[in-house]
Amino acid sequence: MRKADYRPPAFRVERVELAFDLDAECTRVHSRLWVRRDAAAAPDAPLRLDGEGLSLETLSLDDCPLAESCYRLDARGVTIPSVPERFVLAASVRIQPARNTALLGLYQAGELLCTQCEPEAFRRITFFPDRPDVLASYRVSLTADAERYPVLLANGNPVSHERRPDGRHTVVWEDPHPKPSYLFALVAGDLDRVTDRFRTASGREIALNLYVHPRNTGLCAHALASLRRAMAWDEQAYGREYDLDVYNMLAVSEYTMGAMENKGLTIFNDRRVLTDAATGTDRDHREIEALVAHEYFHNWTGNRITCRDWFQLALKEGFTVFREQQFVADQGRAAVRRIEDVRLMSTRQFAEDAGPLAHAVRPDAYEDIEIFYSDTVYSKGAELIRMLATLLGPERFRAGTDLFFERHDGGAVTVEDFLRCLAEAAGRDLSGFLRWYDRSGTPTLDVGAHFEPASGTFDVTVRQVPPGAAATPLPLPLAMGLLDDAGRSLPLRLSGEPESAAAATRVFELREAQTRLRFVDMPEAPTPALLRGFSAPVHVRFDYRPDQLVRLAIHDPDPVTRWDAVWRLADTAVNRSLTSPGGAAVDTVDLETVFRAVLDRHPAEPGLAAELLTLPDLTALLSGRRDVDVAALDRACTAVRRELAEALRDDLRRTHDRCRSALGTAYRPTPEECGRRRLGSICLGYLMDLGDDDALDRCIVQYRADASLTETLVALELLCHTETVERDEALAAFQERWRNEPMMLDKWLAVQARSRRSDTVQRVRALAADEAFSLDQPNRVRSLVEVFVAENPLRFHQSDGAGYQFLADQVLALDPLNPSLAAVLLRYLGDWRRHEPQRSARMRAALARVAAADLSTGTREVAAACLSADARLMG
Ligand code: B3K
Ligand code: ZN
Repeated sequence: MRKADYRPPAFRVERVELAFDLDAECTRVHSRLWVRRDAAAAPDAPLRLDGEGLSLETLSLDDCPLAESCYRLDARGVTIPSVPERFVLAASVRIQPARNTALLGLYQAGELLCTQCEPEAFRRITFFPDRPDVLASYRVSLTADAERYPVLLANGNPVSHERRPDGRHTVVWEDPHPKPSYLFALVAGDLDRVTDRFRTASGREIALNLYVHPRNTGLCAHALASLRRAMAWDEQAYGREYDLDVYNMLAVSEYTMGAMENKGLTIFNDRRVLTDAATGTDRDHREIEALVAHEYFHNWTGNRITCRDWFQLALKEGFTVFREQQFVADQGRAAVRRIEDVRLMSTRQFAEDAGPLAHAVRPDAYEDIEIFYSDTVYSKGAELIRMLATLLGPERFRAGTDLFFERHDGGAVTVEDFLRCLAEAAGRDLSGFLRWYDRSGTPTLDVGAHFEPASGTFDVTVRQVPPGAAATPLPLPLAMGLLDDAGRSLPLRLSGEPESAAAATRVFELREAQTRLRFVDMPEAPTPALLRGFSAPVHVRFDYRPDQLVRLAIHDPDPVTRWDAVWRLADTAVNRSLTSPGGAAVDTVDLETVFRAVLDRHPAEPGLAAELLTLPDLTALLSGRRDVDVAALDRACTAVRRELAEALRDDLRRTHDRCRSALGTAYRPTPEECGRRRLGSICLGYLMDLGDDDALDRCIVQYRADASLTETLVALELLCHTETVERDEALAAFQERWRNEPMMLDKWLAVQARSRRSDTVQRVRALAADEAFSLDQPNRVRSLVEVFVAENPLRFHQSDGAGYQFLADQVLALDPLNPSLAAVLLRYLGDWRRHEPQRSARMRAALARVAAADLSTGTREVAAACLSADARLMG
């Protein structure tokens, strides 16, 4: 599929009626489609409908059954060569939800039946032009056994409920808002409902329901409270109200991803929506709040206004992630969330953009769109919206989004449509910005600076080095500040500007390949804070002196700049340790200065302090390097951590104690309390690196105190790295306590998958072979296999290649069952070019072994891209 080949659909479907006879083994789907030839289409264009894995029973046109000679059926759909201008097409098909292991289309999930259609799985339910630019209103009737499936849900508002004499019942749902087929959903099962209400700004009462397995009703409060906050926030921040009488949500255990924003019926992976004080960590609480909000925000960015084609995916995902980020920031988590996002960008996304799977935010072509649900589309997509918001300023950005919602409501649109609205509302030309969407790779800003004492001028030259062969620069906002030697902000005024222009942070719009900024009134050579807030998704190259980085890390008003300065110092320290002969003493003096200052100031902002004390991990350090020996890199990293822990032992102990004692007894996931727990954990982690008895005792005490799941799990995870009986006891006790709670067993699997112990690969293999583990449970796979390959680089990349073999085995076993998840996992073998020759060869061999098998389209596409000869490594 190529972006350039887009053609509008030849036929529109105005209305859809679906009647389901639901049964796990064999479901019948009767469809009636009100079809009309598009005015612009050729009068003899045949009707083509997508359909996969459907057993067609009958097909009729305007109530006349079609003879087999009147249509052509193939593995991917049906073609009817001759059809009138307008007609009603009716089809009856059979599908088998119980055999659907891919979890796409209608599938059996435990005792439930539910659906996942985005992007192209509605075609596994019935024949349809399964593309996002065909929008229809839906009426859906669900009939099922009343005892086995007492709850029957679909999109929109409920219309009727009728009992049948045969023990079955029928529920009808009507969704008045035209929607693309990927937003279709249904749910059937024996579910409990936890309810809440929301009154919209215009005074409508909305029923909010979270449907769960009856044992989970106690785990819904946090999600519902998050939803109410998100609904109120969207009204205030974007003027967007909810548009149906009910907002239904489902929590299901068998689900490949996090959640899906089906119109009026969001479906969540249960572990991404259910929680309480006993079973949820701080991170769970934070992520659930964000995900519930994200799915809700899709109601306008994605559902009311959708994408014309899947190349525009970032239009809905990037904008929605950005809205989610803004919402979370407004819940009192601005600094921490921004640092988390920047960390993701500068490790995972930059690595993706420099590796074999690099693609533009709006890719040119794909075989299977599934593999573009990527960090680039989601996170870089969000950064592009953020840049637009920065360039326009809040008022004009809001005017632009208002215009977008007004003009395109009910439409299926492109990135160009969106940019046009912003440009019009702001009265400026944004056409150059489109290049950000269509180009892959990360630009670098090469910055030089020169201070002229006599005139008090400070010249900053910014040269943009585009990635790859691209020549034209990309327009971007550069948010800058300058600090004096004492770390105070200096007012920024450019030569020739009036004094009123001066400000502590200025945003300069860079449009050219090179920009020179001449700052005046500088009493001394300042320290530049470049790219405050990560105002653009770029690398910044500037030859900082260590004392400048220390100053920025301690004093800059922008949290991201502080964090970035710490990472630059850490990178230097690790490099020094890596190259020091025979492991000579590691120099961490600068980092110590920063850490001391951060620890001293921590009571004010424990969450930010925790982020600043989090050094880049192996994955982050890997992403900017080549010819890496992971074991050596780990040794260097560990040496730096130990040196720091040694020097700061007392401060770390004190902070660990204080953080724990400052916490209340009742669990509260407030930004402040989460920050304390996180800071305490970070300190304990450093202390455990020292491996002394005091640290081990602290860890054991923390584990046994069982004060909050966050602290307990941190202690368990740290114990998991050790070869102690306490580790074995703690793991056994945790497993025993939570043996009937799959969500908790997932955490138990994950802490073991992260272990630094040398027997981890064997342990993970053994867990994967255990009967409690099953490849048809995506949550188990993610907790064990994905956590191991994504979060344990030390053991995944162990030199004998056992980690790679394990992953290849899992991908091969998984691909026939759940291809989307197999493709996700295979990516972790993609970056083989980054490693030293021996590992590189082993990784490549594992990849080649997978590639040689008979694979699904998505997994094959990933394998081919990773092995392809022209894959460049640019970072
Ligand atoms: N839109 C869905 C993701 C669908 C993924 C399909 N493989 C969830 C989200 O981004 O909110
Ligand atoms: Zn989304």
